[in-house]
Amino acid sequence: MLFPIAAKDWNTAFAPDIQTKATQRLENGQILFLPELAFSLLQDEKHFLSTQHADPKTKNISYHAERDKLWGVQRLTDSEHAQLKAFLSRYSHYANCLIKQLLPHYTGHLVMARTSFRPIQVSDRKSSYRKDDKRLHVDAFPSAPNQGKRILRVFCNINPNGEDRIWRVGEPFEKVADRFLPEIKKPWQGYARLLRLLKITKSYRTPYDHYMLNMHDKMKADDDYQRKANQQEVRFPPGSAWIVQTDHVSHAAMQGQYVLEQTFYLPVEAMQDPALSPLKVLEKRLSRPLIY
Ligand SMILES: O=C(O)CCC(=O)C(=O)O
Ligand SMILES: [Fe+2]
Repeated sequence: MLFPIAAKDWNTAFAPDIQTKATQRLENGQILFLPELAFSLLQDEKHFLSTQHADPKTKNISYHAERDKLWGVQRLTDSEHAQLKAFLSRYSHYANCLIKQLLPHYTGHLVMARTSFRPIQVSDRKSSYRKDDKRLHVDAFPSAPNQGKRILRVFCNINPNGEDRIWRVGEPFEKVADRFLPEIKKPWQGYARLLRLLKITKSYRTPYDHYMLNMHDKMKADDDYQRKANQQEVRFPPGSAWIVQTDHVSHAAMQGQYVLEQTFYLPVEAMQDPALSPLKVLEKRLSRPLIY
C-alpha cells in the first residue's frame, strides 16, 4: 500500500531504478511515502499555523500559482495576504521539483493545478456526506470535470504538535468499479451541455466524469460499504510527505491538522501504462469510449 522512498530534500536526484519503480507503483495504486521529507516553515510562515485565516465556508485555503490567486481566506492584512501567497507558492515550487526529480517520465505532460493549505482539524469538520472526506471515496469534482486526466497530489504534514494525518485507504479501484458501476445510470443526453450552459460546470462533463462523480457519491453515501469494505489505517507523521493519485486510490482523511497539498493533472496518454487509469478501467467494463 505504501511504497517508502528515502529523501530529505525536495530537490533530491533519484537513481533511474527508483524513478521507474516509483512510477510503476504509483500507477498501480500505491502511495509513494517519503517519511523524512519535511517542509520546514520560515519564521514568518509559522504565523499561519492557526485557523483564524481560513474562511469557515471552505475546507481549504487555496492558491493557484499560475494565476497568482489566493482564496478561502479571511482576516488578512495586505502584507499577510502577500506572505501567505509566498508560503503556498514556495510549497508549490518544492512539490514541482520533487515530481520532476522522482517522476521524470511525466515531465512536460503534467499540468500544475491548485495548491492548498488545510489548517482545519479534519475530525472536527462537519459537512454533508458528499463533501465529507472522512468517508472513503475516489476524487471527482462536480464543477470541475477533469475529462479523464489523472489527479496527482503531493501532500506534506506540517503539524507542529506531533499530530499524524490519519487516513483510511480502501480497496483497489477495479473492486470499487465492480461494486458501484452496475448501480450507475447512463448519463442523460443533453444534461452535460445544459450544466455547461448554466455555468454549473467549468468545462464539459464527459461520460467519464459522470461515472466518476457517481462512484464518488455512491461510495460516500453507503454506510455499510464505509464500514465493511476492505480498508487499512495509514498514518502520515509530521515531517513526512506522500504522493498519491486520488482518482484511483480509495481514501478517507480521518484526523489531523495542517497539511500542504499540490495538485497536478496528467493526461492518460502520458502514463507508462495507460491501461491502469480509471478511464481505461471504466471503458473496459462498459465496453465503450467515455470521453466525447
Ligand atoms: O486532507 C486530506 O488529508 C485528504 C482529503 C482528501 O480526500 C483529498 O484531498 O482528496
Ligand atoms: Fe479525496
